[in-house]
Amino acid sequence: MNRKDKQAGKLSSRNPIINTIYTADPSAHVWEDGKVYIYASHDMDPARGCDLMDRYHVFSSADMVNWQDEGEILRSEDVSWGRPEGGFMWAPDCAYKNGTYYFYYPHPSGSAWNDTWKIGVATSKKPASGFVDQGYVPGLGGFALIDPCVLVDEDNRAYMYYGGGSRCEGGELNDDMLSIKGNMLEMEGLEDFHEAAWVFKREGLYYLTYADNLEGNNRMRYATSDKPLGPWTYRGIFLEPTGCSTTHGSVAEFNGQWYLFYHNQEISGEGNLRSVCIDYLYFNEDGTIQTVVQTKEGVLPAGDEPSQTLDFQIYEAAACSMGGGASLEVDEQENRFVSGLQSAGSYCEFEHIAGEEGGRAALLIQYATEDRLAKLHLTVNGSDYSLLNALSTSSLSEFCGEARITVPLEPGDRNTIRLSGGNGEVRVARMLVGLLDS
Ligand code: FUB
Repeated sequence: MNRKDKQAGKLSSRNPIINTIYTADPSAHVWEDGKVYIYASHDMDPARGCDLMDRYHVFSSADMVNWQDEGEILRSEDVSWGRPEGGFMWAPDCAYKNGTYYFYYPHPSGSAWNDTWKIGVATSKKPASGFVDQGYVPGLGGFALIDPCVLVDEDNRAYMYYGGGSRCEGGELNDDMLSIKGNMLEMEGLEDFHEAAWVFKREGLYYLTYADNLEGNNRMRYATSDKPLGPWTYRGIFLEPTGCSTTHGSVAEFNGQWYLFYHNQEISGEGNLRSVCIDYLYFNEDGTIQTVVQTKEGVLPAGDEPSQTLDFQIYEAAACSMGGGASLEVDEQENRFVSGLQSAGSYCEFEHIAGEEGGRAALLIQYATEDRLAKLHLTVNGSDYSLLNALSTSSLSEFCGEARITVPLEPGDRNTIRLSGGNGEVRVARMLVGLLDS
């Protein structure tokens, strides 16, 4: 089946834009292929504060409305110098220079996580796959070393910013993009800085945006400068509380329109299970930023139609093997589906999934549920991919729900994908599998 992946005729992006897994701290960039990419952190479900955050995913779009999960690019297990217990993969960023993508991420190097933060760097020749860790930027530390952000300026010089605990620092990166030229400097002129630094440039003016310290309800503020490392002039608040205890955002221009990427807790209602959103960002004539209006509609299509056409192979649930309390049923509309996944030990297993040469595969699991927030536990070839959200389709016979995630498959046709229950009753009708370029 050749299905052009227009996501169910969406007229706008809707917010949040990613529903199947929890994503936070979005860093958005428009790269040379004309697409916009979001590098997000991943709130693992269930959460334990921010301790278990891990497994960075990248999302891409050619039009701001249809978003493709490009899959996982790095997990704590891939980081040889990292904290032995894993987790703590917090807000990342990505930069592109001289043909290489540099993925920067904060991660502790020891069990005493709060005293051992480092900024790791993984590199790839591709924007959303193939990243290999290169170690951490040497010589940094001494305070909350989190939330790195990198600006590559028009003259190809690159600057790194980071900070938490009320202190923001910036400095120039060497040409290798892996080390700092000279010393990091405290960024002067910011008011009430908390964390989440993001720097972008517009019409020759540098903007540094950040989260403030408003108790339990951080807002986003910003400052401007005519130099990349300040001093900065404080300009005000441009994002009011989202309802989530943390706030973290990035700003990018796509096809002449500016956007704010941020997170809220709309799906989960929990501050550590967050979801990425997009809304329009407007400038006044004098370069100041208007308060961003947070919407449920999100943004309208911009730019080209999605160019990527995936060939989806359909695997009917009717052909699954099942265990525990799971069984195959047929309803009055002649939908055939697996039910009973919610009872302990129940599962359905899609076998002989074709991975061809092996590599990334987009999974679309079609389901129906009446529950507001049911979950499916996904296992691919025995590896745990944790909980996927199954959002209400209003009725148990409306199989319009689609859980979407990209996972790696082995070469050949011996891949096995297992779904078991989390909370809530979810009926699974089929799974579509589309192979992505690796
Ligand atoms: O996501 C973990 C931390 O929460 C980030 O590093 C902060 O910016 C806040 O969003």
